This record gives sequence, C-alpha cells and structure tokens, in this order.
Amino acid sequence: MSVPDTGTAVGTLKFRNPLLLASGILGESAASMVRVYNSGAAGVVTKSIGSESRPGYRNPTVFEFGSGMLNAMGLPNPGIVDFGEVVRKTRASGVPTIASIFGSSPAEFAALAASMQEYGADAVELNLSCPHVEGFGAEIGSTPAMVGEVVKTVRDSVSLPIWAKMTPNVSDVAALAGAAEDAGADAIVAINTVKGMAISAKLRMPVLSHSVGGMSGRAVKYVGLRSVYEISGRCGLPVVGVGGISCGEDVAEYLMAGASAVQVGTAVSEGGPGVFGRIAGELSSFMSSEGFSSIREMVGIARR
Ligand code: RRO
Repeated sequence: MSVPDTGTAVGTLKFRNPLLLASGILGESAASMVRVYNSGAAGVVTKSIGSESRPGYRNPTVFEFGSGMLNAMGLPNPGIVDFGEVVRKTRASGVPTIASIFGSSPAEFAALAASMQEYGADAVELNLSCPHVEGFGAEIGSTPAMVGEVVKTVRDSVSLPIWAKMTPNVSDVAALAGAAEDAGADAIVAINTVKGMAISAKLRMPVLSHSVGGMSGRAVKYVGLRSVYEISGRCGLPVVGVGGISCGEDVAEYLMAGASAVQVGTAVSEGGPGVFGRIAGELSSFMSSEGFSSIREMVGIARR
C-alpha cells in the first residue's frame, strides 16, 4: 500500500499533518516554535497572551506525577505589545501560527485578536478555559451565554479564523461549543486542563503555591476523547482534540472521536520537540497497517 496522506484541514487552514503544538509549552519564543515545527509539528499554538505582562504565580507551579502533571502557572506572559515580534518572526519562518489570547471581557479579547491579526497570525485561539486564574479563562468560559458573547465580539472585530478552547470542567461541554458555533467561531478546541490538586502528606499542605491547578497528560486522555465525541455530535465545526496524546494511536483515537487535528502539550514537555516526529511516524504506520489512506477517512469513524 502507498504511503498514507496525513495532511488535514481545520476549516480553511491546511496542515501537513494533524499534529499541532498545544498552548503553554515552548510557545513563548519564535526560536522554540520554529524548532517544534522543524521537529515535525504541522503548526504551533502560542503561549496565552493578555493585554499586560504578568509574572504568573510563584513556585511551585508544576507537579509531575507518573501519568501526567498538574500546573498552576498563572498566565505568565510578556503582554500583547512585546509579543508582536514573536508572532511576526514565527510566521516569517513559514510556521502556521495560532495565537492564543486571554482576556477578562469580550472587548479585551477583541482588542487582543485585532493585534494578533495585525501581527500576521493564521488564527486566534480564545482561551476560555484556564481553570485557575480569577477573572479569566474558565471563569468566563463556563456558560454558553458568556462564550457566545466573547466569540461574537471577536467575530465582529477580526476576519481571521477563531478557535474557541473549551474547559472540560462543566457538565455540558457540547453546549459551550454550540454557543461558540452560533456566535461565529471557526473551530472548537477541546480540552484545556482538568481542575485538580495535589497535597503533600508530609508537609500537610497543597503542593502548588496556588493550591488548585489544571491536570494534563495521559491521565486526562479519556476526558478529552469524551469531550471531542460529545462536541462533534452536537456541532458542525471542525474540532481540534487535546489531552493526553503521546503516541500515534492516541491521535487516531481523537480523529475517530471526531477531531480533524490534535494538539500535543505534556508529551512535549516530557520528551522534547522530537516527540512530533515520532508520533507522526507512528500515525503513518498505524494508517498503513489499518488500511487508511487519508486522515479524512478516520475523522468521526467511531461515531458512525
Ligand atoms: O497559565 C496557566 O496557568 C494555564 C493556562 Br493559561 C491554561 O490555559 N491552562 C492551564 O492549565 N494553565
């Protein structure tokens, strides 16, 4: 059998394979994002960027446990003005670049999206889902009404594709995705991290300085798969799956649940950018041995 075609599309954006870098890992400098692309990713999502620079929370901000990790970074970022150069350089290197943004109001999201459009980003990813920063993320992304209002305000301000990133920490993630679709989003990204916490029994206190954080890695894969499955059953937009992907077969599972592309984060923080080449090779081998010649043949097949 000939080599399978691993190219895919998310709406109007075409990618050489379905593997994108998830926000929050290696997405703060042009050099690291170009390295990720050269290691086999088809595109990158930047660190989440807000209006002003933020130092984030004090250490410890990360707790690794065997099958994943907990983080409460606290949205550290250089601010939208300083980030312009990073987006411009990454784009100039030919890397498909999705700019992640966070705001505390619809108008703030819209202003950030307009800047990212001016910098040349290929799409914006609205972070409606960070689980542990007061006034941002999931605090404004947990109701369909607020999701709809943010997406609509951004839609009225920019022409570039809008990806809305969902929190899994709700009872009906598909309802959130439906609101984003109705308001004019171009794709749904699912999921952000799952709210959790670690306690040190010896120290008799929470491990993270912020106590509560977001769980990622292999431990959350089945939450991600279920979310993608529910979202793709409810809404007609392309879905980008995230959560616990570390091998080619994980990617196949997300595609079969209904995703058109996926993002990889924790596996990159554990194994470095080289994981993209390995996962791409594994996906291609899986497709060959299972008789798939294109990504499209796999998308949503577990739903039929
Ligand atoms: O910065 C963070 O603490 C963070 C963000 Br913005 C997010 O979207 N998800 C997450 O787990 N951590």
